[in-house]
Amino acid sequence: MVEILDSTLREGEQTPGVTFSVDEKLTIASLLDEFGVDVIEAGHPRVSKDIFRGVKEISNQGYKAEILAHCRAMKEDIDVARSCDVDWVGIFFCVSNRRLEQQFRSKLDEAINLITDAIEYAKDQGLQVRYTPEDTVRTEYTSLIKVSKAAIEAGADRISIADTVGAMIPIKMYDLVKKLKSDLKVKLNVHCHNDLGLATANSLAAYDAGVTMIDVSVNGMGERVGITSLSELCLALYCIYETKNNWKLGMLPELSQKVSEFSGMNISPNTPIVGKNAFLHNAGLHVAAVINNPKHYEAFPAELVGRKRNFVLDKMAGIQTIKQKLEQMEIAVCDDNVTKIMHHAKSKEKGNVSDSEIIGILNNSEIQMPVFQ
Ligand code: HCA
Ligand code: CU
Repeated sequence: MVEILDSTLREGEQTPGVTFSVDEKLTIASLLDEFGVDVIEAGHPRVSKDIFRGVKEISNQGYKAEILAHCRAMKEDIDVARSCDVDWVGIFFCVSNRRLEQQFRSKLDEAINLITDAIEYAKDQGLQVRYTPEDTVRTEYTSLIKVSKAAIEAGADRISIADTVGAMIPIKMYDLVKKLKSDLKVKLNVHCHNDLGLATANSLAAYDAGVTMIDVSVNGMGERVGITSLSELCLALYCIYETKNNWKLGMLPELSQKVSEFSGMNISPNTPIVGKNAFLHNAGLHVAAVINNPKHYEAFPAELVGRKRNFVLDKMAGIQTIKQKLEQMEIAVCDDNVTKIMHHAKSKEKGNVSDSEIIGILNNSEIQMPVFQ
């Protein structure tokens, strides 16, 4: 069974312009736990006092989910994470040539020593360890294998494959994970950024190739344009892969709304699953088919994710759209009324036909009727 790690409170709080209070974090964490994520990445406790407090309070709520703190490969970071009572530390350290030469001015072997010392230290403290060679997908493969093998030897429980800049495509991700899986005897995670809009697709490709844990965040929040979205990933896994997780999918709109409210970031109407338009049908042919059977134009039913389907009335409308609208408004569905509304809708170049327009048209018999062939 696939495991989900939600990083809304760590990666998500790295979204430009977004901060969460400790209370907001506790609300989000409770919802995530109830939804059924396996791990909550609660923050990097050495970043600030309130992040420390948030991680510690979340760790002590007795959630079903395990709690992970983000750490550099430093004993001081691990000590602080330990004092927050977390189950896991996620240690990240990039070993690509570019970073080793330019940023840290150190060599691969020196970096590996720092990484393995930190992992051994964390294991001695009774912590579970995820090691991420940051920017995994752009790191030279030999360095990747060398550092990962050393990390596993030092006790790392998981290695995470990070597409830190969102530069992957699904087929390359699949090949990389397959290769790593045959070269490393350890459980693999994946963490995909969305810079090319491919985060969910790349995460699924990694799952196809054998990763067992996938990082997500609510509304796909994170550095720059964020990472894989919790809703998108869970729906794809549930509907297409038929995974047997016990997720409360009906909670997704609430989770999304709460995070939107706390982050001040609106959910755009065309966001899959939780956006305003996700179950809103427009063209006359679509509406007629959906009234007959929603499956004609829905990949999964609105009810599965606690939503309702609805229809838009504008110049795209067909007879069924108008009939449905009149029914909703408890107005007689007779030929005369349908024709009047239809003519009005077809003559309107821009915008929807509002309820008050419908009432106005039906009350005003003087209205000019455009003629159609
Ligand atoms: C970061 C980068 C990171 C780390 C992922 C991880 C990435 O913000 O520190 O530690 O597993 O994308 O590489 O989010
Ligand atoms: Cu990231």
